[in-house]
Formats: sequence, C-alpha cells, structure tokens
Amino acid sequence: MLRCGRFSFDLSRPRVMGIVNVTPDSFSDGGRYFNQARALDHARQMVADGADLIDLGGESTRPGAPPVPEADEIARVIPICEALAREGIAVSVDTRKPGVMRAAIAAGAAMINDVCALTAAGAVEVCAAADVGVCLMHMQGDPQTMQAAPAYVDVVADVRAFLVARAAACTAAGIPRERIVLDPGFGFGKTVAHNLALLRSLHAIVATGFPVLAGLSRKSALGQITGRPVDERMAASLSAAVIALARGASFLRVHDVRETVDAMNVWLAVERGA
Ligand code: 9MG
Repeated sequence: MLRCGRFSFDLSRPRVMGIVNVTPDSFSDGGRYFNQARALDHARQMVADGADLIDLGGESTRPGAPPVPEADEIARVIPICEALAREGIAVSVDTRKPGVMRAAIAAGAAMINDVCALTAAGAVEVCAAADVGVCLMHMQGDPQTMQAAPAYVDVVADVRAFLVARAAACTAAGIPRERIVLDPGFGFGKTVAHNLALLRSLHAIVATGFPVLAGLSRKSALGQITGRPVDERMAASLSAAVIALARGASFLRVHDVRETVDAMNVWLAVERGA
C-alpha cells in the first residue's frame, strides 16, 4: 500500500501516473497544456484512459530549463490542482520548492513529486507535517547543467545509496515509510549508458522495499537509441515501460496513458493470468 492523503494505492498491481505539464516549454509536449482549461481537460481524459493519478508540473525540468519564480509556479499549478482534487482525482504536484509544496497540499494534492528528493531547506518538514505521499527522485546536478558531464563510480549503487539515504532522512523527520516512493531519475544527469544500466538493474532499487516509480516516457535516451524525435517515441516509451514493470516498478510516469495501460494489461495478463 502507498498512502497519499485521502488515497491509498494497493500496489499489488502497478499504477499509471499521467503527466500534465503546465509550462510554456515542456520538452515533450511543447507547452501544449500551458492553457489551464486545456490542461484540465487533458488530465480528465488521462483519468478516463486509466491513469491512477495525475502529475502536475509548473516548472520545466528539461535539460537547460530556466528556473521559474515561486509565484508563477503557484499560479500555474494550484488552480488545476484544486479543480482536480475537488473532482476526486489523485493529484501529484511536481515541484522542488517548499512554498509550492505547501500551497499544493492546501489545494488537495495527494503526492509531492520532487526531482530533488526533498533536499531544499524546509521541504521534508512541509511534507512531514501533512499526509501526502512523496516521490524522491535522484538527479545529479541541476537541470541547467546536469547533462554536461554525468559521472558515477557505479551508477546503480550510487543512485541506490542516495535514494536510501533520502528515504532515511524522510522517515527520521516523521514521514512514514508507507508514504515514500523512490525514483532513479532517468535522464537527470545520466548518459544513455547510465539510463540503460539503471533500467537493467531496476530490481536493485526495488529491493530497497520502497515502491519504485519509473519515468522514461519520451525521454532523450529513447531518442538517442531509436533516432526518433520527441513526438515519435511512443513505441520506445511503451517498450521501456514494460521493461520497468518486469523489473518491479510500481508506478509508471507517462504521457501516453491509454497506450501504456494497454501495454501494462498485456504484461499483467501474461504474468498473472487474464
Ligand atoms: C518531473 N519529472 C520529469 N521526469 C521525471 C521522472 O523521471 N521522475 C519523476 N519522479 N519526476 C519527473
């Protein structure tokens, strides 16, 4: 079970998180959902297509993306979070800023998805004081510079050790284990070889005992492997999603919800019987 505010996710089957970027410059959807009404409709369609929760982001984390002021991020994300929460939809808010986390929790967010694993001053405390789930992601460096020269001694061991240490910091601050998800952070300060090693050995992160989220949808490593531009990476994304499931991922963070749910259902039918 993962506990997220008023939602509990039974993880005996994997869950799909639909991505809604409310930014003018997202790498994968080119800012198509910057308009709030369109973002809301898109989120509702994802839920109709089988998404278990919606990940809302108001600051792009694509490589080289400029930071967004806190007030702008709040203005982009919070009205949508409030509206979806009011409709009974589980909302995750993708943010690195404690002020945005606080506003998201007040607006009914069920989860905080932090690409910095709650390392900003005050972030752990904000989440510990609420009932939200937290997704702790690994990133080497920051979005401005992370793809310049990623380097690890042993990428799987290094990422695993970081995530275990962040989970320990969270539990020590009062966030119960049942509210924590770990994420190796595909594409965040990683070469293609690093991403492949992490996907190949995802079970090493799963073996920590925490649910694991895999976010590979449309990412540039898939573009480098296939030679496809971002809007032609669905097949590669579905393939990566099924590989992550086979290695024990509990959550898939994706753009193409309907197709991912189909791919997941085929995998589940083979693994567990129709
Ligand atoms: C915000 N964001 C972009 N990519 C991501 C990923 O792979 N995981 C998580 N948790 N968040 C992400």
